[in-house]
Amino acid sequence: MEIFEQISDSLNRGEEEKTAELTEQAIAQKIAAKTILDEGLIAGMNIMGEKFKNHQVFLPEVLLAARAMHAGMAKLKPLLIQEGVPTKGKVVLGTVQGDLHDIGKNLVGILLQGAGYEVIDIGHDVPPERFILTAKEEGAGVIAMSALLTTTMPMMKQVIALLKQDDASGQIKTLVGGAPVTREFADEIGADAYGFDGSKAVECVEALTGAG
Ligand code: B1M
Repeated sequence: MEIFEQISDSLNRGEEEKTAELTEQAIAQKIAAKTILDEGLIAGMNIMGEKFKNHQVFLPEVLLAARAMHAGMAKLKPLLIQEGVPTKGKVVLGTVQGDLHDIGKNLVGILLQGAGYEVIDIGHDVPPERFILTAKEEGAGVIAMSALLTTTMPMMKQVIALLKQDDASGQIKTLVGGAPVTREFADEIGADAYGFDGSKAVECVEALTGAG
């Protein structure tokens, strides 16, 4: 069995240590970190998502898989973040209120750091006011929001509406993303940018901060 399949299987069994170990083995084989992430960890999590949707597994299994995913990502993080002092600007990043999904958000954070941004990660289940307060306190140029549930997507609209009241000059830009979020939705709520995945999120932030 090839290494990606082993990583995916181990993640699906919720084996935290084994997933980390297999990720290290793949790194030792000189496979690119992005390939290990896409073809091992994310591929495995997608399989878990399908099983969850079809009621073949339940929340405890998904939680264990998420833990294994974190363990694998921790091994890849130093490789995804290139060396160097962040200089390109600050980004406030969080998952919107009511939403506990943070794996995609964390990945976006790692890639933004790798691209030279200072990321202020305010976690998950973040109330709208907190995005804005933190961005103002930190002097951040971008608020980046993640949502994984159709029921929490409207929180993004609230953040943008609040920001429009609070930051009339439009200095702070907004980026939205997450599996159920579409470009149409982003346009509809007045977001400045939409990132389909982590790499696109980085491209968007670069364009928004004039660093692209
Ligand atoms: Co949840 N969950 N979950 N879950 N979960 C989904 C999202 C779901 C699609 C599963 C399904 O039914 N197939 C479904 C949502 C349905 C919907 O609304 N459309 C769902 C549900 C229903 C729920 C609960 C309601 C279940 C329940 O309680 N009955 C519950 C809600 C809890 C809450 O948030 N209030 C719940 C709970 C959980 C766990 C806690 C068990 C766990 C999360 C653990 C954690 O994150 N720490 C979990 C997980 C793991 C999933 C699945 C299986 C995997 C999500 C994931 O991490 N993917 C997911 C099914 C799926 O997506 N296949 C599912 C890997 C990650 C790398 O991808 O997050 O999409 P993703 O990020 C991508 C892009 O979306 C993008 O870049 C990333 C890299 O490509 N991206 C951005 C993400 N954020 C971005 C921000 C950007 C730009 C791009 O700019 C700022």
